[in-house]
Amino acid sequence: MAKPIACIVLPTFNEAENVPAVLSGIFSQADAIPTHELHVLVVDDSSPDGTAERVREAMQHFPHLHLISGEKNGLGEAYKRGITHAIKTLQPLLILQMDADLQHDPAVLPRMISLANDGYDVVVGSRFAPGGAIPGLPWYRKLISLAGTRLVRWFGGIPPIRDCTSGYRVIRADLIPHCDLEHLSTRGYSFQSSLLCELLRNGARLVETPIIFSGRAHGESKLSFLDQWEFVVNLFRLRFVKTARDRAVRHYRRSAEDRAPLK
Ligand SMILES: Nc1nc2c(ncn2[C@@H]2O[C@H](COP(=O)(O)OP(=O)(O)O)[C@@H](O)[C@H]2O)c(=O)[nH]1
Ligand SMILES: [Mg+2]
Repeated sequence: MAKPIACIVLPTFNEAENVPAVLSGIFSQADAIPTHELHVLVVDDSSPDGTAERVREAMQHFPHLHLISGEKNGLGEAYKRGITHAIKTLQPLLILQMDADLQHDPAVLPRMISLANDGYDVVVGSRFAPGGAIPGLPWYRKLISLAGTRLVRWFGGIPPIRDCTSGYRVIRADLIPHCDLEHLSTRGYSFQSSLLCELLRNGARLVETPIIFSGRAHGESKLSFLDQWEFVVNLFRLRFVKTARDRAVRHYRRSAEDRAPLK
């Protein structure tokens, strides 16, 4: 019988120097993930540095590698497009989120997927869980991540998760349609915290596993001042813009408790 698919959605903007090593690193883990067929969907926003060409070259070696290209409209918009496309074309059991700059170690993938196999709906690679670390990141970036997590927890009214803004996650794909991606207003990095709150409001069972978030292999962070501003504005949205959907969500949460654990 065919194995269920685990699809990593990998957003890229100007990652030509990193992406070949990231893809080799990911696919080298395939044998350590016997329960799933591992796929990668690169969502490139017409990077001027030729990232897409590097991905097309890698496609010669990796049959489960896919690529979509679009206009640059921020990380959140790239994820919305990528996740929607992956679900439509591959019908994966698991969707994974990961950065394409080697800050997320592919060697952690088997552990994260095994936690999903244990029945968790969302597995977060956590920089702030015991055993996690962020060596080499400037102090102000650590502060932004730590403060960001506190703020998301407080404004979003969610349980004490240690890392709400991590971009390394496994998500049970059948929860995504309940998250109404199209209507998550965020375009940039704050998509990550909005999605997390949506998943939890939909009754997702979440677990964190420690990761070492090391420095970028090449290039620079794309986190802009605008992204940080959007993050602050979005906090208020998380708190106050409770849509009519919330009523439906409460209903769903009740039925979510009856869901069968992942096999
Ligand atoms: N497609 C796409 N990818 C993006 C965009 N902004 C950032 N990324 C990718 O998202 C990932 C995380 O971005 P990065 O700049 O490393 O963020 P940081 O790790 O928080 O500093 C990397 O793989 C980037 O190439 C964007 O606007 N579009
Ligand atoms: Mg990065």
